[in-house]
Amino acid sequence: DGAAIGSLFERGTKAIIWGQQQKAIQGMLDFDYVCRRDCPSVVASTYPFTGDNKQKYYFGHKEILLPAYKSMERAFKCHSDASVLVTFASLRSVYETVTEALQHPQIKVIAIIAEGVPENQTRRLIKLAAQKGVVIIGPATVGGLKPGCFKIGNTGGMMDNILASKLYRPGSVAYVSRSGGMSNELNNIISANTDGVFEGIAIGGDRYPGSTYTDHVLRYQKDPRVKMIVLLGEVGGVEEYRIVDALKKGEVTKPLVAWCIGTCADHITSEVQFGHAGASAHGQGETAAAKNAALAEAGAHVPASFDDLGKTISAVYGDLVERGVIVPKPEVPPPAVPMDYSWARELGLIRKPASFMTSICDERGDELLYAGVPITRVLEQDLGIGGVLSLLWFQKRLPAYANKFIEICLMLTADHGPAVSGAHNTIVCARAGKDLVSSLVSGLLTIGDRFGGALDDAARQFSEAFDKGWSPMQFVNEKRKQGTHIMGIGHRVKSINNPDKRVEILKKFAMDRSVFTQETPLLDYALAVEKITTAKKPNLILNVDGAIGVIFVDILRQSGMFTPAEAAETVEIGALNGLFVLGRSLGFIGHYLDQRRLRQGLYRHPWDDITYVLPEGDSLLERESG
Ligand code: Q5B
Repeated sequence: DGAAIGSLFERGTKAIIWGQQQKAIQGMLDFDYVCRRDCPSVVASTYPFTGDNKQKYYFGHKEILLPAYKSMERAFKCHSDASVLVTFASLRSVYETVTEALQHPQIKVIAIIAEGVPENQTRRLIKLAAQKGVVIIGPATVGGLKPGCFKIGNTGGMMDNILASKLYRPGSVAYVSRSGGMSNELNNIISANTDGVFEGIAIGGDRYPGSTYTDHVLRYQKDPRVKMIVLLGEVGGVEEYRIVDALKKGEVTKPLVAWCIGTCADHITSEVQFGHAGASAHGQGETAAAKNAALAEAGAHVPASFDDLGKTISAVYGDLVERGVIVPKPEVPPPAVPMDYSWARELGLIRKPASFMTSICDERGDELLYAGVPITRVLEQDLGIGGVLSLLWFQKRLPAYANKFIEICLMLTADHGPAVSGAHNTIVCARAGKDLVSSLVSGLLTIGDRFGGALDDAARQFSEAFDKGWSPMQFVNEKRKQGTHIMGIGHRVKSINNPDKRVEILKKFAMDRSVFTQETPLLDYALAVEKITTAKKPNLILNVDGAIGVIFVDILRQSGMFTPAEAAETVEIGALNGLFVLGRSLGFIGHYLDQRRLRQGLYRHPWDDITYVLPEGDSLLERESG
């Protein structure tokens, strides 16, 4: 397509990106695809802080791998066809990276995105780049784009913007502006009033841009594909006067529409500094109004205000079409670029049934939420472990006495010595050299009906009997008939003669109406059952599992915080055993650490503590031989 002298980007232009800017790279590749480029414009990236690797991107529907190099030198060496470097280096490292890049003659254009680069460094880079014949775009810019050919980084915004401004195919209007944000506005205005953008460069807002309005306007003047030029200047600096000179000298003969923004500064009495470092008038000549007047006088088409910019562009374009200088081409729709899933979701264009549902915790926002309550509030309101457990297990803010009850349960079940089944297993496992998690889990796996895991079934059995209206005696008899143990009744070592202090504490707490401000009918029922069972055998007491189980059912049913269905469901899904599991984990971990601290070796059970009851070998042999 006849690259013009001074053209920075063509359809085959290839770039290397400095920095880990995967979103920007994907944006460039999507632009390439929608422009129907044959090959991606980005060939590699380089970043000194990671090792060489390959990164996955999309080129249209296809997945491609782009190499990322630790060394810039290696990146250039492996991709000698790359002529553009887009550097996302920070203001601290950009000088170094650009100086290094300038040592490589293959690089013709360097786009510097960083803001706040020290002016003395920028000026040195400009000098060095001029010696090497390299065009610098920036600093402090998004860069620029050339429809159909190339896009620097994030220029042009998202794909819907690019499509709306028809940036996927070249038009006849080239522009230069300072601001990246305003260049988006220009893309929009130009596409609405002409056959579209041919090229657009945002030179950046610093006082010393790497390349100037004039550099680009003169390039556009030389390129036969550019039929008209738009200049969007701004208050501050004298760069626009060089365009005035070029117009006066006849170096720019193509129609030039120009506007300097910041005319409002004249209506403000104090000195105004706009967003860009260079956007402040030092003297009358640097005001936007003065520059607009000079441009108009030199022959530029200057609208009455920024609002009229589109109208002026449209009028100049219309004239060029009328004179046959521009022959609008038929529109060819661009290929569809698959939209990123996350973006499509954000726009509400797609929905996907989630394969996962959760209702207890949300970590996506600024602050972690437990059942909708921000963790700062959990702490401010001193909800404690009981409150956190209520939120995460039951999605409820339970009354303080219920939270306290939960905490008491956890404290009382935390440990019951090394002899109980679970602690024993944890100890044996720790002594076999296993890690904390394995040892903890080996202890937890012993929790069941007979040891620590009777809470849910105790809750179920007692409530069922109570709901059926069975007397305590009927219940005990019924269980005996069935030949099953009553869950929550009985203990290996505790009895009415050797009461379980833990159960005493639980009962006392639940019966203290000044704290535990609700009724406990199921606990009362269980205590009546205990009277009957202990009359038979002193160890058939209401044990710790049983006490927690029935008191918790009382909370579920009497606190007013649960519907009857929720109360039943909580027991049904096995929430109550969780209290013992959680509490006893404290102890199991303690036992594991204790064994490690005590440097206990492998455990082997002593022979004298095992009764070997093997069948007589001879008798088996005799039976076999018949
Ligand atoms: N009998 C707990 O049994 C244990 C009966 C019963 C009717 C009963 C047993 C039981 C129900 C489950 C339960 C939680 C296995 C216990 C805990 C945490 C712990 C542990 C710790 C900690 C104890 C002897 C005679 C037999 C039985 C009768 C026993 N229980 N009758 N209902 N519930 N309970 N588990 O001592 O006539 O001689 O045939 O299964 O609530 O695990 O500290 O150790 O914090 O770590 O082995 O507190 O009670 O008695 O089974 O040999 O029975 O009493 O029918 O009668 P034992 P067994 P008979 S708390």
